Amino acid sequence: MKISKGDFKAAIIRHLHSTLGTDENKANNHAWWKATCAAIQENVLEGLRRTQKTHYMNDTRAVHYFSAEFLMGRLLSNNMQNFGLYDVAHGALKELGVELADVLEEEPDMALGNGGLGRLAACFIDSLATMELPAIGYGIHYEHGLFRQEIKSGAQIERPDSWRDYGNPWEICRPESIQEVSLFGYVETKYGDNGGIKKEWHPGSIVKGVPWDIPVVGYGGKTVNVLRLWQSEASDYFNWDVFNAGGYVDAQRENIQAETISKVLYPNDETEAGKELRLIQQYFFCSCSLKDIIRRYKRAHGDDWSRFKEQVVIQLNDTHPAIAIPELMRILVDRAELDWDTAWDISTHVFAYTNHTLLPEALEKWPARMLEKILPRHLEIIYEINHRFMNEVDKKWPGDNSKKAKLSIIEEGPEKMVRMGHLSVIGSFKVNGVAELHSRLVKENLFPDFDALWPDKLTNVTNGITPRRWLKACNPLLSELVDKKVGEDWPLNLKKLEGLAKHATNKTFQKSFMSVKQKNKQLLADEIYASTGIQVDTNAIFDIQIKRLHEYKRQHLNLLHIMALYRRILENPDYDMHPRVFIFGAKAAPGYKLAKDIIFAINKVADKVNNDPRVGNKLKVVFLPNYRVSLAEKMIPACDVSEQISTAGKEASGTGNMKLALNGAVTIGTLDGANVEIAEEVGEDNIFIFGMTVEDVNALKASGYNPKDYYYKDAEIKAILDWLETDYFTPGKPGALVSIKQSLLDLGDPFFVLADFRAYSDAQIEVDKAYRDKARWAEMVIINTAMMGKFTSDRSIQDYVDRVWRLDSCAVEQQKIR
Ligand code: GL9
Repeated sequence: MKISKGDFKAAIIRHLHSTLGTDENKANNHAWWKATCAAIQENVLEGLRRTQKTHYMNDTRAVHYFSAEFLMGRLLSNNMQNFGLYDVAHGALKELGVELADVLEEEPDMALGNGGLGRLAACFIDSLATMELPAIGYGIHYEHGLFRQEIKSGAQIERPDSWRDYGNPWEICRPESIQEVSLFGYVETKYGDNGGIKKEWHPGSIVKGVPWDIPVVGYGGKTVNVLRLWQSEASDYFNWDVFNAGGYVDAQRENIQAETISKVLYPNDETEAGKELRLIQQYFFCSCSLKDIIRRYKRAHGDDWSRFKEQVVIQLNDTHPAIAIPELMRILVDRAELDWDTAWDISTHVFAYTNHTLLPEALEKWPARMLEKILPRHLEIIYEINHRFMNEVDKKWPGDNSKKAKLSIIEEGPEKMVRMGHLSVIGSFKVNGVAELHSRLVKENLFPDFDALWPDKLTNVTNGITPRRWLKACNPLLSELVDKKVGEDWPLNLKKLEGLAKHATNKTFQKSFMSVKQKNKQLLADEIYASTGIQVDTNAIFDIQIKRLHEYKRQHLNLLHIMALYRRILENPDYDMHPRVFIFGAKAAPGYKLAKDIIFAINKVADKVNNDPRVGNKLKVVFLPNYRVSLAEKMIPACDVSEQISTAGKEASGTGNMKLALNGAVTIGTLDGANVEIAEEVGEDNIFIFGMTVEDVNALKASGYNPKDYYYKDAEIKAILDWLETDYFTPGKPGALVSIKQSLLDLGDPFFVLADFRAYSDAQIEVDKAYRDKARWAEMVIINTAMMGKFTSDRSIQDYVDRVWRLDSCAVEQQKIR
């Protein structure tokens, strides 16, 4: 039973009056937004209550997704879609004289993540709820999410993100479920009468974790799971234990301002920060979450631990939550007083670990001394885990000390380090990479000896994206067209899109499809004009690269090619190319100098190109500031060409590649990450693959990469790099862009930009040709949308269920939607 427009209108007005204390005449868009959220939240909370009751009554096994990041974006549109209330709300607001689109723009993004890894977590909890799987997301309730990016004179400026300044209508505080977390202090060894040893941790500091629940509504509105985020607060009771230890207090007590723990998200993407506060953040949310899981388990099973591993599975989203492994061991051994072997058996049947990157700078390592200071008992437990593991290694490779050194959790050296990746592999029953190629490289290059030791542990689960947000909600025009061709249930069964393929050469369908693309391009053109003042021609090719700024993702390869086109046009005013708009969206980690220099260079080249009358409309360059989920939702439907040009072997999967192709963009990309699988799905005629493979890259590395070979051999490359040294793009400031040339030429460039330049440029010429053949292009675009079925996050989650979690769905009775 669905609510009528009239009833929904009444609900909005009721909330305007009695939740917000305003009325229809005074309300601005922000108030309308909050009232609409409140009206939807009535259904959300009813669904949440039913779901929790059902899961409790059925004593279901559940997955607990531990992640330092959840990049949720906006929730109103999604929640309305999932309850089937979008059109009702749209109509109700219309009758109240309010435009839904304007109301939706009032919602700040929940940007509690950096990029792909955090957005993947958000897509996964959407699928988990949609597939009616019992699941909880656990993370941190950051007060400030990822910084807001402003561009001033071409350079990135970081501003704080304050997503909760005017309240968040979705989250529910649960003070009844507060947890306490210990930090610092020392470990006391106690000797029992029977000769046994007991360890007691006397913490130096205790903080409170306050849970905030964000309901996660599945498509169809049946299961409503929760994302539980922990906020740190000062604990209100004085730490008598440490105080009574007398003089020890001054020596051992570390003062941590409790509130700072959840204050801000570390803005580093793929770099390990190595900062004390970061380790404390990780431990804080893991400890709170484990205690929360155990509290819930005990409510049903009391002190009987024998069923714990049947009820609980914990997925570690990268190594960020790896400290949960020794924390569970501590709770089981020190608190529950289980013997080590029983505790280890439980632990290693509960944890599974996902690796998201091979970049060495991203593999987390903590100085043993830092762990000893912050979590002294955990370091002891890690040593014990390692000691027993070393014995196992010795059994497999007797007397082989180099194997031991290679596999040890502890890395010896001037500063002893704890390798969190090794801890995660040893403490988990399954380890997965995030795309076929990546998982192969995890086995062959990152953890080959672990694979030899435990041949069934390492596996693959290719990433996916939720088609609810990334097609249905963000691209209503295409969704409507797809509905008509393949029926309306594709959001739940994305393979249905294959039904589009047989219409790929149909002229009428091509026309409809391309007219949707054209309309979406117009919407983005309006957005570009509003935010940058740049006018773009929607007949031009919209060529988009959106992702974090990183050398391995090679935005500078894209930039060099843009400069090459510019130069070709200047040298030959009749240079034959279809007009193209190159559009970028990217944030750089605040401390990543070269990444910021690349943003600056893109903007400087853009200034010059966009204002050069000799170029006209042939070439435009746009850098859209503050790339985020809600901006992605506007850019993706309007894309013609999707740039996925990382150095082969470096991008573990990518997920933007899937979103863009799903929305009818053609990929130009390397054989890296999930591009490989996208190419398999769409076929080689419907994607532009170029450049070195992983094997080529390794061979070039082995033979010695000399960028100067390319510089001196290829006159265009030389001209472009030299151009960067002049003041052409930065009048009066020669050398302002020179760091890019230096990195590519003098500093060895580990990402082989020049080596791939010519292949990239040639592939772009093929793209240009293909686009000009309207029928061919339309066919390619349709095939891309049609063949993206594999990349629904529902398939990823089903793979996790089959290969890792062994989880059953649990039907929650449908509620009356009001
Ligand atoms: C990443 C990989 O780099 C991506 O290729 C992958 O698609 C995602 C999701 O698996 O994970 N790993 C990683 O550290 N980031 C990724 O995007 N970066 C962050 O977002 C922190």
